[in-house]
Amino acid sequence: MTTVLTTCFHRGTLIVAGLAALVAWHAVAAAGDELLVNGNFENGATTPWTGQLMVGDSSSAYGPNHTTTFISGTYCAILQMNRAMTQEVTVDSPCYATLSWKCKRRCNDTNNKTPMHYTVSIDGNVVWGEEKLVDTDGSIWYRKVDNIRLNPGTHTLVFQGRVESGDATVFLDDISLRDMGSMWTELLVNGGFEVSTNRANNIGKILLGWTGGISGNSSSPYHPNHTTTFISQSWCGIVQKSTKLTQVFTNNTTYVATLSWKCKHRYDVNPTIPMYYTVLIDGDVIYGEETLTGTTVYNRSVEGIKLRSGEHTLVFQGRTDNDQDQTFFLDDVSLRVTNKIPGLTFIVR
Ligand SMILES: [Ca+2]
Ligand SMILES: [Ca+2]
Repeated sequence: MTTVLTTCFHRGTLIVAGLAALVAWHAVAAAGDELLVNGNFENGATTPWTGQLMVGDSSSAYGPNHTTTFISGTYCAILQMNRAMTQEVTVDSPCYATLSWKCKRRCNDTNNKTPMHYTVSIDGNVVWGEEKLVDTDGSIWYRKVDNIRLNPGTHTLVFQGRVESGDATVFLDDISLRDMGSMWTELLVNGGFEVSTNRANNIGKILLGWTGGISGNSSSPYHPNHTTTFISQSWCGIVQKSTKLTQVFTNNTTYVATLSWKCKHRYDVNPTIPMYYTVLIDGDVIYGEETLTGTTVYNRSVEGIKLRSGEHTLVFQGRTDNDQDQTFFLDDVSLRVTNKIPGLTFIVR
């Protein structure tokens, strides 16, 4: 089932989202991977495309190279009148994809006054078109659609031809659908504090990503695992009193991101003294001051954080009443890209 939530923000962008599938994602395809097979038609056959397409070379009766050099390699696709060509692709993790192709109207015969229309869709949702080709000079058109968001699963790409009347044909070549990267791109480094040096008493200096604070393992005198299992892997971040942990990161486009972390009060020393912390990005509070007490491990997240392109500063700021001695532990800090904006079409399937 496909539901269009919002439309028409920006031509050329489609977002296909599968909310249920987001729960269990894992990265497989690498950025830049080509998702289509035989997009240049150089196997001389239509496979694995399906539909009523044909494949021809420059000496075919259709003459794709008749007026202008068009074909890359030897073959291109030939799509006549109201016919369609289809290919299914499968992605294993959510990604953004870029679709590109080149096309040219057939204008070497007596039908060269007949316009040719075509539309490109994914899962029934139009990503390009309907484009009307009327050229009589053999113009070659290079087309590209960015930011197609594909969720895990199988997606159906369709090039659909249409004529108003009579006979017309479009040639297509070099069709490419590339995985441009996971929508779950992690913007932070060392969010688990595992990159540390082991100094005396199992207290670490954080080597990567963060400034301020220290890190500790379960054998450290801070005892982050003393009352409740807390640490993921070996190390966690430690914030004492009014110190802070800071990470500067840079993103090269505007994102919507989700920040998540877990934290815990140091209960084994001064258990009645609360520990407070606040989370800020670029000085703006994105998570208001929270009080940590007891042995609870808090799993926290903030969704919908809009990050413009550029450098940003994430801060976990500690505080205690009257600068009393208290500490909190921090681990598994993650800032993940969940969306690019603006998007043309959000589609949930
Ligand atoms: Ca080709
Ligand atoms: Ca850790």
